[in-house]
Amino acid sequence: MKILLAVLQTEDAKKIIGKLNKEGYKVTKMNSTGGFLNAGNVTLLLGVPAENVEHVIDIIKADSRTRTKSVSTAAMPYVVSSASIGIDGMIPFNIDSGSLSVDVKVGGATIFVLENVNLAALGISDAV
Ligand code: 2BA
Repeated sequence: MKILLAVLQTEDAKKIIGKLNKEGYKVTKMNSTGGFLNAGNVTLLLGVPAENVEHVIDIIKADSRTRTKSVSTAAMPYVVSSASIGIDGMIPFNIDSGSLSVDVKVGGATIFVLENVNLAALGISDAV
């Protein structure tokens, strides 16, 4: 048994969860927030037999798009001065109708695979 934690974009989550369920995988969906953009995303928790990990990753990969998001620096809680982003050269910014925004590429998905996990299922149905 392995645990997969998959951080998805909200726009992709419904379709991916549907496909995973259709293939018989049990999924826990958690609403999460990216630490950088401070925008909502979706984290899936899956307990998966080791031999199925690649299959699950393939399903997620198939519907995880890369998107460019334009984000106001005001949404980034750690930015002390908006202008410092450009000065540091970390990411480019543009001034759009008076407000400061940055273009950031997000996705497809970020997947963590945790090894050697024990699953205790307390209930009447089989765990996997
Ligand atoms: P966020 O942390 O909101 O990051 C959104 C996107 O911003 C990232 O897309 C990346 O392109 C960019 N980004 C993040 N941190 C950056 C930084 N310090 N400097 C410059 N650009 C940065 P993705 O890499 O596709 O990540 C999407 C979401 O997946 C992240 O949202 C976060 O919630 C999660 N994630 C990605 N890598 C992670 C990691 N190593 N550990 C935990 N969560 C991660």
